[in-house]
Amino acid sequence: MTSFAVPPINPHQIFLDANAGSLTPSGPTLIRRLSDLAGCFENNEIFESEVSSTNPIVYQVISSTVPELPRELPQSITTIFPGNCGGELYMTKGHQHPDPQGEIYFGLEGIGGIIMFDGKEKKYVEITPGKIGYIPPGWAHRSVNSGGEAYKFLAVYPGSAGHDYGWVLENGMGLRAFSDGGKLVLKDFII
Ligand code: M6P
Ligand code: ZN
Repeated sequence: MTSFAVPPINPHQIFLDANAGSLTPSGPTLIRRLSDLAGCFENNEIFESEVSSTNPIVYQVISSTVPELPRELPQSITTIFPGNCGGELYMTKGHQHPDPQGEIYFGLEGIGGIIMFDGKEKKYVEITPGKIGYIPPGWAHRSVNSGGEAYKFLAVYPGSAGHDYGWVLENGMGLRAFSDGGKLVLKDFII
């Protein structure tokens, strides 16, 4: 099993394979199925029914070996598979950084976007290969796959940032992203 490296981390090189969505050497891999996204989709009835039938994999996150520790700069590649639940696009759980720090997402393959919410203002930033999305400190962020193929992006974030998922469940994300016959439709997030 892969794991994060233990400090001190030596200067090293990381091989990024955009097609495989992998980083080598790699640390932990996280697989999230639909059942791991409880409370995220608007239509809970369809969510429950799809969880009890196929419970598909919605996304995976492959990390490098750089640990999530203060002063380190971890990276990961997230692959969100194409699909929707009740018309709402497959998405990441979404989180706020308990330690307010910025983050960048760099598009590798496919088409997707970042929904960002600071508790008042909401933004949607489209990400395609070669584009960098900047997430400022204090903005919760959730990624969606708005295309018909796997959407992959590299994330680079401060090791002390952390992941607060409860904030999103409590405050929402400002926007929800749906597919209407392949076209992206953004709707207000009603709590
Ligand atoms: C990106 C980074 C990770 C995050 C992952 C999945 O790779 O932001 O820190 O874990 O996306 O997002 P989430 O944690 O919201 O499921
Ligand atoms: Zn983050």
